[in-house]
Amino acid sequence: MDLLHEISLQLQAGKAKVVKSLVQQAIDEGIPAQEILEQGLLAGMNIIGIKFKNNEIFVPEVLIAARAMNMGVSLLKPLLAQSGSRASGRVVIGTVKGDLHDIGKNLVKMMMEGKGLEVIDLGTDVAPEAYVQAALDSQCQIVCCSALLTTTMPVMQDVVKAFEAAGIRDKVKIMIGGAPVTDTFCQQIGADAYTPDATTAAEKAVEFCA
Ligand code: B1M
Repeated sequence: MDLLHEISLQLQAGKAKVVKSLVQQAIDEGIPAQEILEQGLLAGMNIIGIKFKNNEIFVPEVLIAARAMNMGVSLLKPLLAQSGSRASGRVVIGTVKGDLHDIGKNLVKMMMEGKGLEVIDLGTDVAPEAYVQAALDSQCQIVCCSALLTTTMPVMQDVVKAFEAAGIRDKVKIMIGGAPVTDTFCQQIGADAYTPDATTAAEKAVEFCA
């Protein structure tokens, strides 16, 4: 069986140690890190999402799969984002208030760090005022918001408004992302950039900091 498919299957089964050793095997065989991430780990996570939606699996199984995903990603971390342009700059990142999903946010953080940016991670469930305070404290150039729930997407607009209210909207670029987020939504709420994945988010951040 194809190694990347096996990684996807073992991730779905929540076998974190097996996933880790298969990812190592794939690296040793010279498969590019981006391919291992997309066709192995993320492919498995997508199927978990479909099964979760269809009530075939529940929160505990999703959490176990997420742990397996993180184990695999930890091996890819030094290999991802080594190519392409680099920049220096400071980014504040977080998942918006009411939302606890952090796998995608962590990937964005990892890719940005790989490009030389300093990333201040506020974690999950971050209130709009907390982004503003962190931006003031860190003097960052970019603020990144992640949201995975349709119910938490509107908080991104609150973040934009909070920066306006604090009088520092023109001092930072606000980038947004997450599975339900779109470019149209980005324009509607007055954020500066929507990117569909971690790689393009990191590239856009480098562009903003250049
Ligand atoms: Co949740 N969940 N979940 N979940 N979960 C989704 C999002 C869902 C689509 C599943 C489904 O029904 N198919 C659904 C949302 C439906 C909707 O809103 N329309 C859902 C739901 C309903 C829920 C709960 C409400 C379930 C419940 O309790 N009844 C609950 C909510 C909890 C809360 O947040 N308050 C919940 C809980 C959980 C777990 C805790 C079990 C777990 C999270 C674990 C964790 O993150 N530590 C979980 C998971 C894992 C998922 C799915 C299965 C996978 C998400 C994921 O990590 N994907 C997800 C289904 C799915 O998305 N297919 C689902 C992999 C990750 C790499 O992708 O995050 O999209 P993603 O990130 C990408 C891009 O979007 C982009 O880059 C990343 C990499 O390329 N990106 C950015 C992300 N953030 C960015 C920020 C940027 C730029 C790009 O800034 C510039």
